[in-house]
Amino acid sequence: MNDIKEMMLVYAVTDRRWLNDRTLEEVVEDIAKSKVCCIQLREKDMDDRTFLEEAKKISNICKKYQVPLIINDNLYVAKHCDCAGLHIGQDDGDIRTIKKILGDDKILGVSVHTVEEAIYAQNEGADYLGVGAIFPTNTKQVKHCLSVQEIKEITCSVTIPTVGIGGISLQNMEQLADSGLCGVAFISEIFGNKHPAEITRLLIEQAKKVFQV
Ligand code: 3NM
Repeated sequence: MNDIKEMMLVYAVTDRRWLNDRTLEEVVEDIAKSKVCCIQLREKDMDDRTFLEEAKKISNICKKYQVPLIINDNLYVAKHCDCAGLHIGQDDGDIRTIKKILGDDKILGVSVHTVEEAIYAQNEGADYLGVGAIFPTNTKQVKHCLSVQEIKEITCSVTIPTVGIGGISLQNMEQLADSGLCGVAFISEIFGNKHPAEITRLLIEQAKKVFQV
């Protein structure tokens, strides 16, 4: 198992909306070659069987480049494919029960937006937290963007690794230098970019400076 904190540095979350004429596998392979620290496979409109088939293909690519794979919000797929773990939101079920079914060999990430949610998720067995939204974004409807002070309060309230998400880009990442986050997650900055491999390399370079690793 990769070190969870290291996985958080530059964390890519997949999105099909900008693939154009490329396949998701091709883009994932590009960013895996660029040594992205973690890939989360996020499929919001797929039945379990299709999702599992897709996850197995993506898992083979991730393994080839030794990039940990996290499955978004599907316990069945996370259980049945070779992956590092599962990521769930606040409305995706009981954390302790999900963690127990997932098993000790896989990690569980939970999205949180407040100190209370962060402490609760940690106590219930989460292995890392997604903290957001950080900046305004068109990718997902978000209720509130956290200030750096609010992010700090969340990261200081727990001991498990944290990754920021929501509207993060190469340009604004440095605003998170003193946030206590271990790293940053991206959808549109990577998948909406014409050159996903190149932007991933730049994001890693910048994240190493900002988060001092
Ligand atoms: N979760 P982009 S924000 C998937 O606040 C997701 O929990 C969020 O996409 C949260 O990098 C978000 O394109 C969207 O802004 C992130």
